[in-house]
This record gives sequence, structure tokens and C-alpha cells, in this order.
Amino acid sequence: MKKATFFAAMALGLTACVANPASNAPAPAPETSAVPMITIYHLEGRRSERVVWLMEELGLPYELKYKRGDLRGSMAMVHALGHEMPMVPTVVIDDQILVESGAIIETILTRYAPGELTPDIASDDYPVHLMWMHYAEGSLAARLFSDYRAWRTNPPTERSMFVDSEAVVQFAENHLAANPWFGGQAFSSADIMMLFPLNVATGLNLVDETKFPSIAAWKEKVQSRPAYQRMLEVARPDGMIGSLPPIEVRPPSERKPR
Ligand SMILES: N[C@@H](CCC(=O)N[C@@H](CS)C(=O)NCC(=O)O)C(=O)O
Repeated sequence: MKKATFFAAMALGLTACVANPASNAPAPAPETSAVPMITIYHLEGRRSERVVWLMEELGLPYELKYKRGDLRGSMAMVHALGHEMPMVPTVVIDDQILVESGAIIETILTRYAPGELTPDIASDDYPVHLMWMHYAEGSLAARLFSDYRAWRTNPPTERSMFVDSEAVVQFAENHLAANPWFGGQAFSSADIMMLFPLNVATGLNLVDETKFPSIAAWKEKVQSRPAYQRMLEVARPDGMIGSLPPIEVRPPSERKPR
């Protein structure tokens, strides 16, 4: 059983050309820092898969640390780092310890792969992409897990008047009914951020999967990407382990009129 897996660096296509409005000459490409070893502390089937998937999409080298089939053992490796916020993913770049998957992804893209998996900053897609980058954790995952806790401890019998799991997933469904990707016209890191919570939504039975056909079609598309498949091979070799139990009954999806 491997504790760490190393991947060889692949050729990078990192140049991005931005027009310089002042001189009409092409602006210099953003500088790409040399890529140091990036160590990803991982739990199978959890948010750290985002970072592994990103690295596979970019063909960047990384070291993956986890105990296969042993979520507690993998968490113990994170605790051993001594960081005050032991969460997964934790990523070490040079000697700096980082948490928060969205911030980790943005750091890696901005420093080591500028212009990759991000719409042009001047395009209409850019703010949309950035919104989904943040929505994934800020509104979607947060509300899914708060509903999950409520339904496990004190199951509601009526639909909440607040924005609930169904509403946060519906917003994503509506976007995908009109756009091929969360970042608009092209696959981007927003798609990488959004997959985990959308799998949580259906996996824990927080929403009725059949009501969200655009999300289902998008999941098939992203999960068949070669980089996603490579991620599964190294980061989830035995399939999903230690899943939380799904909720049994959801409240009715119709809201009572106020
Ligand atoms: N917003 C954080 C959430 C990180 C998080 O909660 N990770 C879970 C695994 S998916 C974790 O570390 N759980 C262990 C714990 O809460 O003790 C991110 O996106 O990285």
C-alpha cells in the first residue's frame, strides 16, 4: 500500500497573451513561477480530490499523502502537521501550509498556470466563473451540510422558508440548462469546485436527483474527463469509503404560500 505517490512533471503550456490597450502591442505574458513540490493531504472521496483533479488537468507534479482505506489514519497525518486548522485538503507548497480548497486552487492557477482553466478576465464569463468558484463552498456546501445536520437530528416536516438545499441546487441546475459549464463556454476550475457539493446533494439524498437533469448530464461530462479518471485511480482506488448515511425522508418540496 502506497503512502505517497509521485508524478513526473509534464510539459506546460503556460503562456497567455493579453492585448495591451495603451500600446496596442501584446502585453508580456504573466510570469509563471517555477513549480515547487506541492504536497496534497488527502481523504478518499472528499474535497481534496479537487486539488488532485486540478493537478491532473494541468499536468503539474504533486505528492499525494493519505492512508489508503483509512480515513482516520489520513486525518492523523493532517493533524501531525501541527496546523491549527486540520482540514482536508491541506496543501504544503514549499514550507507554507494552506487550507481552503478554493484558495488553494486559485493560488496554484495564478502562480503556476496563469490563464489555464479560467476565462479571460475581460470576458462576461469571468465573474460568472468566480461566482461559482465561491458559491461551491460559500452557499452550496454550507447549506447542504446545515440541512443534513437538521434532517438527521430533527427532521422538518415542512419546506423551509429560507434558501434550502433544493433552492441552492436549483440555481446550479438553471445555470447549466443555459450554459455548458459553470465557467460559461469552457470547462474551468469552477467545475472542479462544484462537483463535490453537487455529489453530496444527491449522494446524501438531500435533493431528488431526477429533478435536476442538466446537473446529471454535466456530472457525466466532467466525470468522464481523462484527468478526473486519473484522479480516481490515484486518489480513490477502492471507490467511495466511509460515506455519511443518506437522509431517509425529505420535507415536501412545495413551499406553503407566505
Ligand atoms: N471549505 C473547506 C472545507 C474543508 C472541509 O471541511 N473538509 C472536510 C473533508 S471534505 C474535513 O476536513 N473534515 C474533517 C473535519 O471537519 O474534522 C474547503 O473547501 O477546503
